[in-house]
Amino acid sequence: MKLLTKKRGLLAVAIAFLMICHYGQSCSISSAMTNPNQTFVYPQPRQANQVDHYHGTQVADPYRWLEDPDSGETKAWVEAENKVTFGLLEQIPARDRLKQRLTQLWNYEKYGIPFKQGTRYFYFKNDGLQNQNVLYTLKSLEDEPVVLLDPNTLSEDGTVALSGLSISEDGKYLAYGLSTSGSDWQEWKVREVESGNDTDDRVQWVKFSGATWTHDGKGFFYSRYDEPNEKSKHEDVNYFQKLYYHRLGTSQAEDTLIYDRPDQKDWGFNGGVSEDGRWLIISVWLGTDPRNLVFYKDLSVANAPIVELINTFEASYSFIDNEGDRFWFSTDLDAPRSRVIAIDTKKPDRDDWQEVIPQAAETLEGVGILNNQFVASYLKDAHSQVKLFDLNGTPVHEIEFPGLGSVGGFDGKRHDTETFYSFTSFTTPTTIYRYDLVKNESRVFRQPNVDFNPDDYETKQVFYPSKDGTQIPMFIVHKKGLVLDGTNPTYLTGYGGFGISLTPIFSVSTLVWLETGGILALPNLRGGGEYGEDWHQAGTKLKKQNVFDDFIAAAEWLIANKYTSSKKLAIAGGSNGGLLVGACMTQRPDLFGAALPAVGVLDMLRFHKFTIGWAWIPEYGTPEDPAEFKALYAYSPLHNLKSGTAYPATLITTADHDDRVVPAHSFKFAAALQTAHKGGNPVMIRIETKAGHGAGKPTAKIIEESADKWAFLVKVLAIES
Ligand code: X98
Repeated sequence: MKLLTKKRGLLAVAIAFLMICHYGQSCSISSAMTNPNQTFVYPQPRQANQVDHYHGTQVADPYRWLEDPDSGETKAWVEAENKVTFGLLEQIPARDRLKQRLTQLWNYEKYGIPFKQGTRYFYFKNDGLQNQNVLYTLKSLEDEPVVLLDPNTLSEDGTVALSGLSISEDGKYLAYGLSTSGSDWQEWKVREVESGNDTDDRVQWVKFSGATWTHDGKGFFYSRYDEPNEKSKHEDVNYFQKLYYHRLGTSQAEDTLIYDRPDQKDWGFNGGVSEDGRWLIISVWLGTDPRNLVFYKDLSVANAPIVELINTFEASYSFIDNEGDRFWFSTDLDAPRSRVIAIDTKKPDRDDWQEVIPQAAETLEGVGILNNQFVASYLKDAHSQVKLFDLNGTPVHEIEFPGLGSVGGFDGKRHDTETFYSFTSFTTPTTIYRYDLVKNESRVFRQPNVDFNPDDYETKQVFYPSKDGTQIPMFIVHKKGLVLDGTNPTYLTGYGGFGISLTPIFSVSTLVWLETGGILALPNLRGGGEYGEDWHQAGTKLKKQNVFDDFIAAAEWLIANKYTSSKKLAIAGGSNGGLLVGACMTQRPDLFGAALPAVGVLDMLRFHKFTIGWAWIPEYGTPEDPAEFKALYAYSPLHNLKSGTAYPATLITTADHDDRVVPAHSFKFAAALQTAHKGGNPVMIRIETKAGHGAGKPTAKIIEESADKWAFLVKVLAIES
């Protein structure tokens, strides 16, 4: 069983008044000057009279029409905005040099973590600059690897990506999901591993799903939605997920419906087969709420019923493995940093549940069983620890790593005596180790060769007080010999949501920033998962402002400690981190020299009306609740731009096929920001084409986007390069 990691961006702004607000900015061309020689002329979007009513408050939404990505008016606006943005970017002399250096550094062999299924090993490898990683298979580690699936052959520009895979128990078949242009939609196919040929199987309208084979190799479970409207499939809400079984060699129309709930539009289903092949475990999700239900079905009995083992949403339960009827789960029930329990499904009363591994001071991230031992991955102050326990929960060993970093892998079966893991840190490119579970010994399996000297850099972790006194950890990385004189360009980035932890990882893009003399600052904000579910909850719903306070306090600490100054400080974040940047730049426009909100959630009154946005209500709350509306409206970036304010130089980024956070958020925010903004800083939007929220983005596009981001900062932070 895989060691799973849990869970796992005016006068005329939409300001609400008790009366309808007016958008005072005239419709003349707005311009901004970065220097006397350069004027930015932004497109002038039409302002419509759209007004919405929320609990007695009227809120204008003049750029509602930008929510329709297919209208001629939106397409013309997108084209005009990209013209202005690329007009600026193309004039920055450092842009070409940055792109060249990124390309040079990126060009090294990258290995994924090998895993075993049946009699074969599988792993991903990228030669260096390939747009998509290639899946290889081999029978023994000494054999010549064979390409099993090369997504680079599926499109000219690398925009078709492998977004999921599952190998049958005997290693004979590969089920694989493909996504096009970064969309969350997947089409699954099946490939015969020995021949490398595809079967005729096609499974469509899959989203937010993996696939799990039954151990007879005859088919797999997966989750899908009803066929969407072709024209609006990247905007329409996704409700009523259904769990199906696809039988090899049959058409999708013949697939068996395993579970659906027509009475619960927002329940999602994740099916998994236990390692012994006997149980189908169904996890029921209510959006991104970490709490879930657990149902199971005995696959060894024909037409066995689905049994509701855990039927209230009160904690998270993640199935680890089982011994007959005894199921092990990691859970945060009465343990916000999680623990391992055992439930005898024949005696399922809570009084009969047993604690196996108690909650620790560190946060339990994921657990698997290998060599008949629990392999448990923890976070201590946002870096990885891995501990081994016997099946009674007695600690037996702690694995040593070469520093403060992040660990992944430890995949395998109950009786395996070898496994593989990856280790990475800010200055350690992802290295693959083979681990001998009998000797408790790690050996380097694949070590990348990147053209830089890690000894030229230093990493530290500091703790600083947030507004309410809470101590927040922050990683700081820079070249050795840095002078703390307040002049260093600094890239402050964060996420702060959904229980997601930010841990040290190597990034070529970050390395290029460090080489340019920049500092990376990465605080672990509340809302993340670094210190467990309490830490997460402290940054949700009515407490979301804590996350922004933590980020603002990080900026103030960096300035007070002379790392940087406001005019040299950039804030950046993607997705929920794009919201973070949008909220902080509107709350403290004076504090930052630049802001980079990427694929951000920026309209907090309408996020739930598109695709999977409703699933974030457990995190953000809903504008339909009066108290939650008040909290959302108070920080929603789109609704907190103030006309006549000098905003930091801003580069908003989004992509045309982002169906996780629809580009409308960024479009409306850009239109409102350009209207509200006064001053010399450029405030621009870069709209990528044939790309989505980020997953599966081809290397060529990542490098171009990264070069543009650093070039923008070189210009607006006046970095000598
Ligand atoms: C999501 O929205 C996750 C989306 N998502 C999944 C999977 N299952 C889901 C079930 C319910 C709701 C959402 C689900 O990706 C999934 C399951 C199995 C295999 C693959 C996928 N996330 C948030 C997000 O993207 C935070 C991280 C995950 N956001 C964008 C939050 C705000 C901005």
